[in-house]
Amino acid sequence: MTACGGGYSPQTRRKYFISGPQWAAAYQGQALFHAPTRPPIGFEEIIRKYAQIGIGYWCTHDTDVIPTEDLATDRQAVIVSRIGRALSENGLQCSMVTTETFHHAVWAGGPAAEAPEVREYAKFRVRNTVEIGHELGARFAVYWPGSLGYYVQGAIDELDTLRWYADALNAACERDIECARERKRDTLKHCLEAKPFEPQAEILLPTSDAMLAFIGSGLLKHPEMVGLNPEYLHELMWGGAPRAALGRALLAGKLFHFDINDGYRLKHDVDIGVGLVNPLDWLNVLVLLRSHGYNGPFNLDYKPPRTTSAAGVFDVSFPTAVDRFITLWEMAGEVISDPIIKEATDALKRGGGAPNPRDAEGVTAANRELLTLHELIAHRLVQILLGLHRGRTFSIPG
Ligand code: GLT
Ligand code: MN
Ligand code: MN
Repeated sequence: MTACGGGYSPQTRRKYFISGPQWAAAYQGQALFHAPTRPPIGFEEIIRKYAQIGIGYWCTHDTDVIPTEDLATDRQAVIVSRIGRALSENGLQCSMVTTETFHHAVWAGGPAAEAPEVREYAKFRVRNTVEIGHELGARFAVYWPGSLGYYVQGAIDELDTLRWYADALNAACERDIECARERKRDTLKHCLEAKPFEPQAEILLPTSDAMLAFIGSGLLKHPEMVGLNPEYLHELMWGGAPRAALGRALLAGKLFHFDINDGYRLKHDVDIGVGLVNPLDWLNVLVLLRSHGYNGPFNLDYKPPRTTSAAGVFDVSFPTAVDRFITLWEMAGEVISDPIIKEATDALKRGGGAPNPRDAEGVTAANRELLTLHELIAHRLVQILLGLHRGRTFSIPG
């Protein structure tokens, strides 16, 4: 790591709204076909390690830290106060809380199953998470309804299921309004996270766009409290362009929270560290977010590699992910103020000056270099990414 250079100090890292999930650091390397490779690790240790690295925010699922049977009991209160102490001793803040609605057997039929008691239980769980969030000072609540779907066709009614899912979100928002009033805090921002496949065979809200439609469907009592937590890789998984998906969320005023990672198109949810697969696309994503004033969290929702030791997780995996993000974020600032990109963009927006906008041939002729300028901008972006804009070239021997 020392030999690599290019790292940032913990103080610098803390200036960014970067959050570290409990589940990412506690990931033991287990997955569908994989046995765990690392020992368990608790929240106190993770919060301490995040503090040393300079990750200023922490987030969690309810059951990452509270056993299912302890939820909403005195034992929950004890754990939550231990979390509060660990956060304050280490100068961290809890940014987000989320409800696990996919792991426990109770969710086999999803959080909006036909059985009313499953749905009552789902409401209980999301309300309880909202209370934990207020107790810990969180500002965001995330919902990944990955189990909202089916394996076999025709058994569930899609409209009923979506209505019932909205009931759970309504219960969370209403509890939030009460808690906020009692504690004189703002209500939380409730963020839906889409993933196109896994763990159900078919997913009812598979994309961020499907979720935007759901938010606007009239089923939510407080649509203004509900927005999105897109995940970079989840947009690639269905073959979408993350930048375009984020653009649509920004236009709708619904980009509340953002899970950052990397991976491949049309593949499963590999959750690779940010910028390791698509650094150029990441640079462009951050240019878009900077240009449009996104100021929500960047949540490191990725999985440290399976053979990495616990030391490797905190000495290499997390700090390098944070540092790649910071570098790409700062480079995005360079892109926005780059005089060459600005000149090319201004020229594009001025147009070629065709005298008659009804004359196809004339308009075409006047804009002959439109895509030349696109390519020039793309070249410049690669130059900035590779440091070539600072005059770095390679000499050919001989
Ligand atoms: C799960 C999922 C992630 C979500 C988490 C929040 S759970 O790990 O794959 O993308 O962000 O519930
Ligand atoms: Mn995620
Ligand atoms: Mn993912």
